[in-house]
Amino acid sequence: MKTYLVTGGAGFIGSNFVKYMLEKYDDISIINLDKLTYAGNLENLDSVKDDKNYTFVHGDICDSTLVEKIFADHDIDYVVNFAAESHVDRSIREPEVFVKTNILGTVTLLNAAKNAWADGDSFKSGKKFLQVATDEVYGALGSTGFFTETTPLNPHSPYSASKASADLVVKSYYDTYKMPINITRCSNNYGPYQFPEKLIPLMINNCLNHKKLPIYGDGLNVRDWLYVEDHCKAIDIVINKGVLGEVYNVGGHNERTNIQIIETVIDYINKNVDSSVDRSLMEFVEDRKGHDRRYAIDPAKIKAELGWEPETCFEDGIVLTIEWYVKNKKWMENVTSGAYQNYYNEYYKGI
Ligand code: NAD
Ligand code: TDX
Repeated sequence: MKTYLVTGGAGFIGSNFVKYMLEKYDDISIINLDKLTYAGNLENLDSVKDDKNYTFVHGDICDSTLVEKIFADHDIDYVVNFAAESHVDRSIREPEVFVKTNILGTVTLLNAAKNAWADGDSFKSGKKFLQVATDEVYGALGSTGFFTETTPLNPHSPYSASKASADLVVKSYYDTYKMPINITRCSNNYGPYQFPEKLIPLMINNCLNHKKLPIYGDGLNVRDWLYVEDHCKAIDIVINKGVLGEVYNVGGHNERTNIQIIETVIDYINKNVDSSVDRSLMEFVEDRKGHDRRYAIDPAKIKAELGWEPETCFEDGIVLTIEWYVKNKKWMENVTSGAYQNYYNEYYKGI
């Protein structure tokens, strides 16, 4: 029985990961430590809340007393650190919390794991700290080329700078202490349960509510999109097969301009959901400050060394995603009205 400490498991990717893992394995237990910021939503975990192999802990990864207690109470085998402030636009307005959670929170987790896993000058075997990182740490590309694991880090936003700093600290624990770590750097994710501040759920929600669709700048910035379940599968493989100390890029060679994404969403909704929605909703607005032009991941290493490949192509993934939001209007209403933030009190009474 392996025990996972998943942080940020009530967010978009973390909640998909917790459910994917509990579905796939009977012989694991997961402790989900989440602060339930605006981005954390326990409704995402409704289907597993009574699973005997799942425990929720409400708290902050920066709280060293709490984190140490979790390690004292449980024999944690793997840490999967999703917890982060994750939205670039918010980081431009309020950088401080990004530095605190994304850097100091990661250091707090590393220290607790290092102490709990120490075995003389070495570490107990079978332990691993997996840092969930992002392609944004590499900065931006022009119209050609790809990010490889050896591309120098050159982040531009406070968000990506805080994530790059965290990556370097995680790497330093390997270089200095030989702590067992891996880092995964994934491209843009999309899929169910993504908070509607990010491009794809925002556009779906605005279309369904006949609101304007804000396109930053000229709309020709390129992102490399991956269906969230494929990211979860990659993390599972890196935990089980990743070579200690290594970084793995995760992506599926699926580049789209923002305009292409928005038009795809509009056209699907127009044809299948609401014929009154059309491209006239598109509206060009002021550009994001320091807006990275293009991200594109080279996933050759994880494919060649660990055998991971994406399984859901964009054409299928975007339909699954739009259909999920159409079927789960209540989820979106709770999120956009703030009602989801009462969920913890209602469903976790007395725990
Ligand atoms: P998210 O914003 O949806 O979720 C973040 C979660 O972390 C929330 O549940 C939130 O409550 C929790 N959290 C925030 N601060 C915390 C703290 N101090 N202590 C404990 N919990 C805290 O983010 P996401 O999109 O699911 O991203 C998850 C991770 O994956 C992040 O580390 C992000 O940098 C990385 N990532 C995201 C993408 C993407 O496209 N979304 C791509 C690559 C990497
Ligand atoms: O309203 C919008 N209009 C718009 O044109 C929004 C919200 C975004 N955009 C553009 C900006 C980007 O070029 O769409 C693109 C995608 O924007 P986001 O969804 O904010 O994602 P991005 O900035 O690329 O960062 C995401 O991918 C990497 C995640 O938020 C990060 O957590 C992850 O690390």
